[in-house]
Amino acid sequence: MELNIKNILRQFAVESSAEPYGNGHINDTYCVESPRYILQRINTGIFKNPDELMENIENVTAFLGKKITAGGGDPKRETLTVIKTVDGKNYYRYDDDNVFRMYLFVENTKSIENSKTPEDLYEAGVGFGHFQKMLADYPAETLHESIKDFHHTPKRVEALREAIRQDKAGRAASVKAEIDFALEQAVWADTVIKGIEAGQIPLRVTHNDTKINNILFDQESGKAVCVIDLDTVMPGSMLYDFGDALRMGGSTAAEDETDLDKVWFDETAFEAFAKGYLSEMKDALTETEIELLPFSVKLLTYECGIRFLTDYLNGDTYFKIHREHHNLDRARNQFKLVADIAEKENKLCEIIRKTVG
Ligand code: ADP
Ligand code: GN1
Ligand code: MG
Repeated sequence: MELNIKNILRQFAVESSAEPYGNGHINDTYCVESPRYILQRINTGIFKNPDELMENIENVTAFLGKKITAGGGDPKRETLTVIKTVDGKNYYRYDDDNVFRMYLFVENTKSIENSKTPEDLYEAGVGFGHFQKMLADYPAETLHESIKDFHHTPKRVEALREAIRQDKAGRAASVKAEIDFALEQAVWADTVIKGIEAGQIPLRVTHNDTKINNILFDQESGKAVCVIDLDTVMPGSMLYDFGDALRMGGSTAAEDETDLDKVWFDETAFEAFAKGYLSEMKDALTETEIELLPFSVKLLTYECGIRFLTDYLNGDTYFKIHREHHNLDRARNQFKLVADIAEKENKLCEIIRKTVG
């Protein structure tokens, strides 16, 4: 069979065409026309075991679907639905680099990329909090680790040091200021991992990639409808999900804005998201988790910044880029945010104290 979209769609019993869609950094996403579906080419450079990956997603969405139905909701709208191939499989493999899956398209929703209101942030908090709450009794031991040590920040620092040592793209000398900043901050990078290892921070089933465009909002009401991009659902700390959502949700600018005078951390967004999230999760959280909520935003923003810088030094092999130096722009942007979050950390702690009551 020739590799073209029409032939791939036929493997899912769909006669149609598809166009590139969305703004993800990892997979290639297409929108299939009438009736609409999402077709994705899974990034097998990153997700090396599609069987395990899709088993996680099928099991998690089936589990969520049952809870949503029991609560009177619509599982086809409130979680992802995997479309099987004509052979009854949950993905189609053409060859090692071309592995495709299909989902129902969640209609009448919008993705929020950059401009976001406090109401959007509140809803995102409710959505991600509710998602986590529904997964509280998911059998974590049955989940495969789709990316090993995904949020192990000290190992991310180690990967940065290795990238500096190897300097594959010959760029290290030109980004000395960014490298210095990244390594100076590394002193607090192990806070959450140490807490987990010491048993002070519980492992929960978490999403691990809670950026604001990984949740779909109802087009009319603006309410959070469906948490998507489930590739990284694995055992982790809720601090990863809280911090990562605000990394992007709490910024006054896009993740790749190059005018750093526009990049600030917005306390109003933080308060709105925290209120939404805590309305679902407050009773489930430990004191340590609550205390570390503001810190988690700095940590996850830092972690993402050093991942962008590492990828820049490695020659842009992980994140999709759309212009030269894109990963460096992203890293600088995240570091600006880290500095601003650090300035505001006390205020953020005050907001949490007030919200928790
Ligand atoms: P990536 O892993 O590359 O980020 P995502 O799974 O997040 O890919 O998909 C990219 C974009 O496609 C999302 O941000 C969203 O806008 C859109 N999308 C993904 N799945 C669906 C779906 N089932 N229904 C509607 N839109 C979707
Ligand atoms: C990637 O898949 P996407 O675009 O939603 C990345 C996240 C980063 C994010 C930065 C599997 O998210 O970890 O925080 O880019 N996902 C993976 O924008 O690495
Ligand atoms: Mg995504």
